[in-house]
Amino acid sequence: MTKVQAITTEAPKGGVKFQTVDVEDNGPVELSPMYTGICGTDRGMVTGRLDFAYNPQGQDFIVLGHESICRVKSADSQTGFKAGDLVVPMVRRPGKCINCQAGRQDNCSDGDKKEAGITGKNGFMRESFTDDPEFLVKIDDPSLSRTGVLTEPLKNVVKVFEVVETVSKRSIYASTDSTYHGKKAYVIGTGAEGFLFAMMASEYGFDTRILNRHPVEENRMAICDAFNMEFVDYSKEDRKEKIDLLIDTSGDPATFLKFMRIMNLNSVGIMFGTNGKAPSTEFTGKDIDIMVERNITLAGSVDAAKTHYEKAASYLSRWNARNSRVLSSMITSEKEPSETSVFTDRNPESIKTVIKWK
Ligand code: DN4
Ligand code: BGC
Ligand code: ZN
Ligand code: ZN
Repeated sequence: MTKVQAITTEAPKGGVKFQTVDVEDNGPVELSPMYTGICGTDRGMVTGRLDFAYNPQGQDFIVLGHESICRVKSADSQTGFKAGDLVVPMVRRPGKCINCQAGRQDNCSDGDKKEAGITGKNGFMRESFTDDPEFLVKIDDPSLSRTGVLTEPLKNVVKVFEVVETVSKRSIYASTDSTYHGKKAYVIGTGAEGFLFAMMASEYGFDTRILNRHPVEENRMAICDAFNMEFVDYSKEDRKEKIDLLIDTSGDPATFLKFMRIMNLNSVGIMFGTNGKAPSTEFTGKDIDIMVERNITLAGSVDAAKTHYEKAASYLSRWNARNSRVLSSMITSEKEPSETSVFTDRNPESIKTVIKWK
């Protein structure tokens, strides 16, 4: 057991404390987090809205944090890591099912996996921790020592685009020049995940729109310009164009259906955002007709595998080399570990808030 200062909650009840706790060691690589990111999952846990969160066995708390960029403090030479390396630890840890045993705990088939900082395993919001090399993703590009904290949220996006490529194979989906040029991608929601999805859609060559039901501030508009995507305030304008790829990060069923109804023939829709508290809406016989007659494929997607973390890190390197100012403008505020009110007071202009560790 090791004593460390950590940000904890009591799952699934909620609350948040920055306190000294005794936690067990987990592997031969000793890590110091440099930055940990905060997302809706952490806020949901702190406010007691994430029913599936639970404490590690024998603890009456869980250390929060599943988004991080860490520095290796020390490691045995057999681990493949050395002091000074930059790493991103993975969120999900395998159970015994066939997907977990194949390194695809993101597609766990019996639900028996654990998630660091969420379900049954302490997370990364602490001064230091130890981990198993199997679950560490090496970040070779030293310029990602801060923006590398976006690797974890971006890995979800990389997996979704792999899902899109897989399910779109049921027909000819690409344009006649074999690219996605001219195809329309709509991303609902302007949080960190929404922006990362829209950046990736643009990278794939889609004509990309990112949407919300209100205007967004200058920083978000500047990211749209830099990534050649258009922001649409759908409360003011009603687009009639056909959507080839619809990605929802809002979790709002009425909004998802509004745009599903203008999806193109052979199009793909991805459900990613979750909001169990969203008001219900009516899914009608006409909606089933739309899905059937247009060969629409809808898929849900959660988490991602090590390969997606690695690809996410290389996209971040590429985007950073192209325009480091824009990528770093995704990180809108930096807090101290003791500033725990950040989990409950949300600034609407913030895209990604991070905690800076010493
Ligand atoms: P976020 O920063 O809370 O973003 C959610 C966005 O959706 C905000 O920009 C909201 O706008 C917007 N929104 C809400 N309702 C509507 C609506 N009716 N129309 C348009 N936009 C709307 O969260 P995030 O970007 O970090 O994550 C997005 C979602 O993905 C969350 O639900 C997460 O739980 C989920 N998630 C899933 C996975 C996974 O499946 C991983 C990470 C996150 P505003 O009202 O705030 O302006 O692996
Ligand atoms: C993480 C995923 C995780 C999910 C659980 C997300 O914030 O990015 O890795 O599976 O939360 O709901
Ligand atoms: Zn997250
Ligand atoms: Zn499993």
